[in-house]
Amino acid sequence: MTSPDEIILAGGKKLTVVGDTHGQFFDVLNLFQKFGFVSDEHVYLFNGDFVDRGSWSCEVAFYLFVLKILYPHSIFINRGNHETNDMNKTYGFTDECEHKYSQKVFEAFAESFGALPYAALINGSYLCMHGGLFSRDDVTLKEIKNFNRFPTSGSTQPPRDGIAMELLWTDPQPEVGRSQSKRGIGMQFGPDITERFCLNNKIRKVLRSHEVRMGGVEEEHNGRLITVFSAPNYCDSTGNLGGVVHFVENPKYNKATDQEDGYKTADDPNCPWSLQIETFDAVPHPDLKPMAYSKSGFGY
Ligand SMILES: [Mn+2]
Repeated sequence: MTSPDEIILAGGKKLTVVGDTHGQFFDVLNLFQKFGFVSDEHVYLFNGDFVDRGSWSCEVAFYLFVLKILYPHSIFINRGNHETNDMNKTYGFTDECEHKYSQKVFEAFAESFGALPYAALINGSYLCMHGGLFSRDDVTLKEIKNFNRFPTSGSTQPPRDGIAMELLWTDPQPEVGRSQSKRGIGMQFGPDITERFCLNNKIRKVLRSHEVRMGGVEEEHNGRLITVFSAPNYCDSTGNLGGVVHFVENPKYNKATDQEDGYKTADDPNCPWSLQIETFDAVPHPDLKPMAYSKSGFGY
């Protein structure tokens, strides 16, 4: 198997893209309550970083995996930079697993994270990954698709460079060109990089997560890039809204005038899909701080 998952929506199905949830289980339950449960008609894509920081990361991970077993064609889960051993050790998930269950349970999660795709392609036109685009201009959808996420070495940990690392780690910037990342890994890419990537690959937009946005969702890079973040009041302290992006069928779509394989603008009125942004507030949760089980001393 290779990356990415390809999601094709047909027959009036709805798709909801959810960004970082970071162990905020009560907010995850709330978002399903608010936006609708996973079903044959309602598909969800969780765009990585569902563990670490929040103190209910086990519950979020178990819940998403149970849904994947129950509705394998209606929920998709991308890997984020936090579905990795290094991050889990520092930001709480390893210690939470050991406190609630055992080291063996953490190891099983770590192995399962190695099977998550690095990206998903929606209807051939929207590429979703946790981090962002690349340090090279010539990366193609084909190259992403052909990347084997199951290395022959047997390691479940992502490579430290190349397109897989960049899919997990990079961030957009408002300035054109590229610059060094404040994170010490990956890099930042400007609107010109995003525009070129979309045109070269004949896609409409890039959807990514990985960074808090106070409004939950932010359209950037002249509409070519959308950041989706779904952990409201992140770490009980940021005061941000959570956001999601729904894909629904455009009732006014006219197939006869759509240039399916040609130039694709970010917001073509003739696009077969309408994107709808919705936001949600944080809900109350039991009295437990973020990273409550962490032994790393890095907590809040
Ligand atoms: Mn992230």
